[in-house]
Amino acid sequence: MKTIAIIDSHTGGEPTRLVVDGGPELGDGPLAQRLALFRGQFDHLRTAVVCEPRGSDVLVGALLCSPHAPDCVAGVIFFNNVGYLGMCGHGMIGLVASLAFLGRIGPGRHRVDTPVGVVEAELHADGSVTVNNVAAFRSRKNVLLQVEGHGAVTGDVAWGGNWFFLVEGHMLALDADNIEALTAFAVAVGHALALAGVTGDDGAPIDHIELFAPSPTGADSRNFVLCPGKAYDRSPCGTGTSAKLACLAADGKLAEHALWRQESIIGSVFEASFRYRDGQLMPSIRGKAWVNAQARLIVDEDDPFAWGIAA
Ligand code: PYC
Repeated sequence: MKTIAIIDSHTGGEPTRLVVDGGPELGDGPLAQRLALFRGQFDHLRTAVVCEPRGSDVLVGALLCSPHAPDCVAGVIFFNNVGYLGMCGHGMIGLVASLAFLGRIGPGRHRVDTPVGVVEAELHADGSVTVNNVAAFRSRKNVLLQVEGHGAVTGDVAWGGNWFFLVEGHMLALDADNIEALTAFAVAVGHALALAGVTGDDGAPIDHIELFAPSPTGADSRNFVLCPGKAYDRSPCGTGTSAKLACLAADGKLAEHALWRQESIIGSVFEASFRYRDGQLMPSIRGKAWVNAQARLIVDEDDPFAWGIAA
């Protein structure tokens, strides 16, 4: 019987399941290469870890790997109920908190290898973590879509480690009791993007939809982020907040090093800022994760759903 050792955590309400042992054997090549191998040959391990009946659509998985890039403390590949993520901000905060829980790292700066590049994370004395993300940028401004059931919707396309479509001018209330309507709208926007052939720069689908409204609690903004598997992000979304910083900077609405407090739909907050390095906008996202389980998953070959119910 196979077992998989995991550490569960949540970052601002959004869960991360870190696989620390029993994951796929992917070798020691570049992380992007290992992700391709994971997807091509071991996808059943993804579904076993994050899909029902052990997991759910809200769970983000993280495979702890040896790093390929120099001077990194670890490598990580993020995944969810429908596939794989280039980067994941809340997941990186969860990874750092879990490595600290295991006694593998202490406070200070740590480099982590990912399929989209090296990310530096700082574990602070209070347990919070600052993620110095990969470069973010806005690729298209004011893209006009015809969204079924909603009419004309305008938004920006931006990269923050994943591709996002960011929408400000919608008529929906960004309240936790309006999640069904927000999800339906964001799904419709995703369909409209696909129909119109609007993609990321590399032709990749824009698989995260991010809606904004003023914060009722004094943060700079509140967001609702629909993830690729149609679950909404309970956290303010690290890569989504990075994409937001890129749009704010491009519009001249946020200066280098200025603080941006991004609130999630359930009220958790990330503190964000950016600096320029070699002309690129480098986002920093600070949040806190709590470890809430340490367990071994059991994969019993006699169980008809041993490898999960693929979404
Ligand atoms: O925090 O970057 C993030 C993220 C991506 C998907 C879910 N959370």
